[in-house]
Amino acid sequence: MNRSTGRTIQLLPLFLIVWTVLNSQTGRPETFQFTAQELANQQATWSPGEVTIRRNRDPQDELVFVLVNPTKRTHAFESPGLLELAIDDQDGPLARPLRVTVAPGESLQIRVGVAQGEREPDPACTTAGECYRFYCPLHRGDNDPGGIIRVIP
Ligand SMILES: [Cu+2]
Repeated sequence: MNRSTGRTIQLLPLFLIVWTVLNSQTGRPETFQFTAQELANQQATWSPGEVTIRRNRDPQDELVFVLVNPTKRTHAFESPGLLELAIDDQDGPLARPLRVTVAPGESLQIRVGVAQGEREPDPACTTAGECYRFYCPLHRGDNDPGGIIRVIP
């Protein structure tokens, strides 16, 4: 092994670390996981109940939600104001209100966007940015305000 090869091998771990850090900050979708949870009285919720999404990176960066349903019932994830970004075979890219059904034992990955336009301010949203509620519309309790997603610019 000559001298410069030895030096390259010594520096390899450093290159790997730099590459990993750069790669995690650009181009990779930002992913958030929500897991369905059964509650008392046949109600259900998605956990965690509160998530903060910082959009200070490139706004073109993808936002991905992973919805996991480990329970024995079908649940749905609904979040007014957020959009599911999908590709339709016939119509191409489309954005529809975020309401996704997840079968028992199923795990879905969806691309998420934020709807444009005026929104009613949420009284629980005291921080800068926008708040979006989420819940299971099939098993939501009458007094359940739902979880909250804070999107901070
Ligand atoms: Cu449910």
